This record gives sequence, structure tokens and C-alpha cells, in this order.
Amino acid sequence: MINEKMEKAFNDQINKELYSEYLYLSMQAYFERLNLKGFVNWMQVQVQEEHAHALGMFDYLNQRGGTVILEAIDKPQSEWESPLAVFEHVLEHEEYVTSRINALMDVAEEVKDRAAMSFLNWYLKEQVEEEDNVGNVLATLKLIGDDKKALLMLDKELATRTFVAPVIG
Ligand code: OFO
Repeated sequence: MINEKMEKAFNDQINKELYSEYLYLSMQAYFERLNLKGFVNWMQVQVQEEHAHALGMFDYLNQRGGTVILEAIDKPQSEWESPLAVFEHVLEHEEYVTSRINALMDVAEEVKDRAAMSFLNWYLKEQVEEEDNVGNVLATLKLIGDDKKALLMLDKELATRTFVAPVIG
């Protein structure tokens, strides 16, 4: 049976992963309005990834005999100044998520839940990848500046991203 504090920490994180999904869906809608279909695709993949992250914890909590409690999901932002502003927001958000996964790991250490620590290692590695991916797009957007042609080239590149269902844990 999972420790109560650990259970609460997992439930909080499930909510944060679902919020991430919601936030990226809102960003997807923003790119739809700009008609940047490659960026739309990139966000679509991100939405699916966040859904998988939430479900990974949902399944794990059930597997450990915990109780999943779903809370309300906060309303995400819906407007940004530019694609660059969106990706600055994504990086900031992913850094926040990394800090939350670290906090979850702290709880696992505190209650000596070694199984949870091993499970959470997957999320820590995933965050390194996420921050790297987002950082790369952000760096390119900074180089692009106001060059519309270069932006369309990046859009083409982002159209090639595909979702691969992660094997979590
Ligand atoms: Fe779930 O990693 Fe992004 O937020």
C-alpha cells in the first residue's frame, strides 16, 4: 500500500500533467489561428505526450493500491505575442515541471519509497529530453527573429515530429 503523502504527491502531479496537456492544447489553438501547421503538429505531439505522462502516474498509483483523485484543471493562457513568446513559455513551464518531479522524488526519499524513486527516474530523464527539445526550438526562433521565410522553414521541420507512445517506468 502506498504512503498517504506519496499518494497525494502523485495526485498533484497527475493534475499538473493534465494541466500541461491543456496548456499545450491552448498553444496548438494559437498556432491554428496563425495557420502554422508544423507548429500545430509539434503541439499536438506534446499534448499526447503530456496525456501519456498523466496516465503513466494514474496507472502507477492504481497499481500501488492508491486512490486516484482528479481535481479541476486550471484555465490555461490563450494568447501569446509571438511563436517566440510561446516557446519561452513552454521552456519556463517544462522547467517548472522538472522542479515538481524533483519535489516528488524528495517525497519518495522522505518516505523511503524506493519503488516510486525507480518509477520517477523515468520522468526525470524525460524532463531532460523535454527541456533539450524545447530549448532547441527556442534557440532557432531567436535566430530567426523577424525573418518570415525562415519561420516557414522551421514550420516545415516541426511538421515532421511524430508521437511515439512512451514506455513509462
Ligand atoms: Fe510531462 O513533461 Fe512536459 O510538462
